Amino acid sequence: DGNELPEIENYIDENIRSSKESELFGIAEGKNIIFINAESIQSFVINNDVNGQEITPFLNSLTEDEDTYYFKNFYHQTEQGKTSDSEFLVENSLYPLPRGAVFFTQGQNKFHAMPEMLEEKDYYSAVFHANNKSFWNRDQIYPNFGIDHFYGAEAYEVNESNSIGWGLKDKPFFEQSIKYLQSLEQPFYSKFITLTNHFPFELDEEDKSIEPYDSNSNTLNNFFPTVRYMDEAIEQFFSQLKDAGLYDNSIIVIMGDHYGISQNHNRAMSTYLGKEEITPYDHIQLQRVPFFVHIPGHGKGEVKSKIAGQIDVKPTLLHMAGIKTDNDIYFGNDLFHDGRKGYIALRNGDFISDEYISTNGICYDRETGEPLETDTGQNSSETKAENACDPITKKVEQELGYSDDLIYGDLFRFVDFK
Ligand code: GP9
Ligand code: MN
Repeated sequence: DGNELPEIENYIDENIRSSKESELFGIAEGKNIIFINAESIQSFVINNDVNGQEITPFLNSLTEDEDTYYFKNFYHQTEQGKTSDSEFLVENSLYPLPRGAVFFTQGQNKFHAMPEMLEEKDYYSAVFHANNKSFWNRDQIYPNFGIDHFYGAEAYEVNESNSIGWGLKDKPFFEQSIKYLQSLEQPFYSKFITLTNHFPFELDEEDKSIEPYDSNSNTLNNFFPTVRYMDEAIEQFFSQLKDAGLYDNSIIVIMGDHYGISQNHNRAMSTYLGKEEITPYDHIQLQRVPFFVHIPGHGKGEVKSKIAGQIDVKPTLLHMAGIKTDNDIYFGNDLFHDGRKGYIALRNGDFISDEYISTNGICYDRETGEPLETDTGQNSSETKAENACDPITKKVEQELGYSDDLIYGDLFRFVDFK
């Protein structure tokens, strides 16, 4: 019956919502929003190289581009639902579930997602993904997000020569998508979900512009050439958008969906990064994924180092589109606004704050990576050990709990989002 709602709304009013408008409020109003969900890319490849070769020359160039904001401390917050969790975070600014995938178990819920909210400014919304529509239950949940059309596998010409691994390669995927994009009513919100840079990172010889790394992990080794392939596909997509006359009236957002290299490959990863070992602190830092906001003609782009996460995407993009979130229920912050809550919660209760990184109950200094002393108090047998992270840990638990309550209770049924 929604009894918990007042308490949750109160928490959001006090801790999340800001009444002030951000610097970029309305900058994208009337413009198309083109969102690229970049499969499995992690931030450690940005401005980095392998075998003496740049891994992502195009994305690297965007980090220095005057029309682009690059967030270098942006974290994925996904769990078992992987890509679908990242979609859930982006569209709703709610947390995915601690286990399982909300896309499957709560697909019939009522939501108040970004595509639906964009209708206030007459946005048409479409998702492009060259995979089976029912995979991850997307065909069931998308309408509940207010997504108007889903271009799935059947919208594409897929054959042996243009596919690998999970399906259509990213280059033909973008190429074949352009005609559909051109046919959409504007302004539109469109999301492109890439596929080639998916575990186990298979790639045809002809698509390999850089050589694999050489370590005991074939997964890590092969990751680099497929990341490069995706980088090239995105670069081509920018040109195709220009050729199609869509570029100038659009903003383009690029986001990594989740990690590609799991901790099973820590040994190879430590060799690659030139570290003795991957500490729990390093592991959290490896959960950073790239986030770019490209605004053609803007001229004020910069590298942003403030901490950020997938939970922040919805309020950021809605505000850019000139839509207020005064009545929304969400847990992120507008990344172009200074007032914000100051921490990014990971689904397992770990978090990153301006000062600390907390993982497995250990509190690290975010800058140095050094674990902070735990104050065991006078009587450690009775008092639970306390550390500097504890006050934020409590907030994180509260916030994750509220998000779970909303989802498990399907509480949006009881909200009038007027
Ligand atoms: C599946 C694609 C990849 O359609 O989005 O999903 P993932 O395995 O990364 O969740
Ligand atoms: Mn994925």
